[in-house]
Amino acid sequence: MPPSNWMNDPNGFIQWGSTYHLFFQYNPDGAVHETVHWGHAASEDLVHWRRLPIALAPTPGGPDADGCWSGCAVDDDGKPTIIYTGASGQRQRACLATGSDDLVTWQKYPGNPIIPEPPSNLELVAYRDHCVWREADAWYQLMGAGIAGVGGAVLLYRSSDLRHWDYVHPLYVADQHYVDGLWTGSMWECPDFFPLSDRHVLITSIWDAHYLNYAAALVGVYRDHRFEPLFAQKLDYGDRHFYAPQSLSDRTGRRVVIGWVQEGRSIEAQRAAGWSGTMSLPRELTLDRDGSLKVRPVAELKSLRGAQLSVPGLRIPADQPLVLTCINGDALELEVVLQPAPDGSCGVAVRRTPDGEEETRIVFDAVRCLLTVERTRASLDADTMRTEHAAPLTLASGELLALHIFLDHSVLEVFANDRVSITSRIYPTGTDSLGVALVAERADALLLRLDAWPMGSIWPGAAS
Ligand code: DQQ
Repeated sequence: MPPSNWMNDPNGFIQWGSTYHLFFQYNPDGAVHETVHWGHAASEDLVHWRRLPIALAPTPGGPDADGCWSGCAVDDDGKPTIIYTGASGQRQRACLATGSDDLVTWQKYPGNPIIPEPPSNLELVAYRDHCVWREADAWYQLMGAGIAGVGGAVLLYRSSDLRHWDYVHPLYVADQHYVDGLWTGSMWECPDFFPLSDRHVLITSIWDAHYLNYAAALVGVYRDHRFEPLFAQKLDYGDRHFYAPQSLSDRTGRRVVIGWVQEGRSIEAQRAAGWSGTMSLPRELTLDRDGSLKVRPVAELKSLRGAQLSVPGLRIPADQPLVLTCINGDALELEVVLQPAPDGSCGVAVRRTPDGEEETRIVFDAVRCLLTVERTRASLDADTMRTEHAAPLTLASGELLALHIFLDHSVLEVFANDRVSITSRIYPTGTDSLGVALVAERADALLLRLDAWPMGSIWPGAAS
């Protein structure tokens, strides 16, 4: 997160030389989404970051007068180049900027906007955000869009120089109700499109009637500049708390994705706090054998681990939380391996008061095949979001439940069996909401192993 004020989407995520650069939607003047700029941070390891000056600011009277909205960064034969959405009044149009060798200072292209109008043959709900890549013959670009009365869409463009673009056709148009069982809304924001193993993945963020819902991932085949999805899923089951993700392929060939972790408290509370929004942990995406996505936190995060605490195997009695007195805190990493009873639920409670009045449970229900983050008692503050988040999770016969949990004050990121993630926000009120407990419901469960680490700061020189 920036030191203060508003942050939303990750932008221009790129590795330049050995350095990772992450730009982001940023309002330097308040904790609200207004007149957004491109903030900038850089890292050598995806974990420890340094803050850099604002990269892009709106130009009065220009096509981005009301905001430099989301976009991407590419390497144009050694020249760092950003393509972003310039917002002015109701118009949102593609703009370009080129950077210095260190990516710190940026010059806007005098010919902006580079795509002045949407395609004339389409009636669009909205149209913005960019994903650009190189193929043998040309540059290609996707813009997010929604076709009125039809559904979310990604529009394909082609260019030889990144400055002059020809509209090709929609790469894909969705049904506004469903794609393969997943509701995909009326407009798609922030497209991200990339090869993964022998498939292509299209990630979009599902917008509908001004509500930001979740990031969807379609896994499919890209051929002849058309995309055919074979599989659709949520990229993260925390819904609005993991939105507008952007990914890169780094020098090791890994696909790493970061999303915007939106607040779950009132606008007044965000203003009073003086800040809003964080980035998620960086996650590595791979393809599972069944064609779905696997997700796990990047291995570099282990460098934040403090002294390890371990709990040996034990039985967790049904309906009696087992408080782990040796582990507590609000910046923790937990690795927990459990054997659920076939007719019960089991998991972990975090940010728990000693009397259990406040707590957030991460619970797997073996009957419903659901992993849930239960926020009903996450906070005594009724103005915070306390709905449940649930992810489908079916364990194979004999498979154990492997939870990997990262807790960072109000940010909770849960990974299960490398298959699903749930990103959530919780706002406990108690100064003693720091406890950790093991829980089993309806039937005893077994703990096979639990390792815990206090987590250090990502800002060099800062206290944890
Ligand atoms: N946020 C940006 C837009 C994008 C939206 C504006 C998604 O470019 O569509 O801050 O959160």
